[in-house]
Amino acid sequence: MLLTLLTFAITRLKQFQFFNKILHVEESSSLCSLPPEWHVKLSLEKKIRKILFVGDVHGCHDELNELLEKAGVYESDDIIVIFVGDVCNKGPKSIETVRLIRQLGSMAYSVRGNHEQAVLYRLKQFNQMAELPKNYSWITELSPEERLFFERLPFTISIPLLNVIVVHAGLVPGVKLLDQKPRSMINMRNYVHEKLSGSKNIDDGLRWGSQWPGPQFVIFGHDARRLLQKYRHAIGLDTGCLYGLKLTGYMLNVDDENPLQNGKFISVDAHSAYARG
Ligand SMILES: [Mn+2]
Repeated sequence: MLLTLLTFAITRLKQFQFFNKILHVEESSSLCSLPPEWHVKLSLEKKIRKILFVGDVHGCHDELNELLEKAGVYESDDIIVIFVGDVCNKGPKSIETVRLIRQLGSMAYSVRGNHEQAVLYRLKQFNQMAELPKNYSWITELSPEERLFFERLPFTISIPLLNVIVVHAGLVPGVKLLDQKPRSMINMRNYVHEKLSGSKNIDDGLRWGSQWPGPQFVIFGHDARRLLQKYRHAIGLDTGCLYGLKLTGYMLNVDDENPLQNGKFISVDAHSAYARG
């Protein structure tokens, strides 16, 4: 009797896992080139004392260069820079921005934004000899290594030491990191409680960051209309550089007693309004 029950339970568990797998594949099937590692964990090298998180750059290369200068990134080897994604597209200098980030080598990391996901989709089209829209012509100049950079961008980067998670758009409150859907991680702006899901529509539900319960602290971008967002357990860094406003970073000191709460915002003004909001 006990054995029968046990066998039954194991069979059901296996079925459940099987269906769960199918659901996951279905959910992501329309997104091409999923990363080899969805969630990257970063352990900090001993010499690293500061972390600069950078909001959506969208090809604003000159402003990024200024921000990195202002934050002292070029003259120190104890700072790492983590981008919240959407480093390219819509703005003036996408390829230059990608190259600047890659020049920082192992000092720079980025998560995948909806625009990096779109680049991967266009690269696939380009490989199939399809004609690209004009605003994607820059991707034809990417080297194989630069393409690999896009392919490897994870959906999240966590730093366990600081209990912080970086994601482009957001995380659905109440859902474990491993169960978060790619589409929400790169697109959501709001949390719709009735549906227990994320939405990119800002009239649908509430700002997800305001609903995020912690304990992990989340740093995100993707929401230029709301500019800087500060919550108890989340910070939104997209301050609309693309639209002529500011490029913003958040610098924290690893040795600080309360690094996430005591970080400093550093920003530079956009040189121009490159797109209309
Ligand atoms: Mn975005």
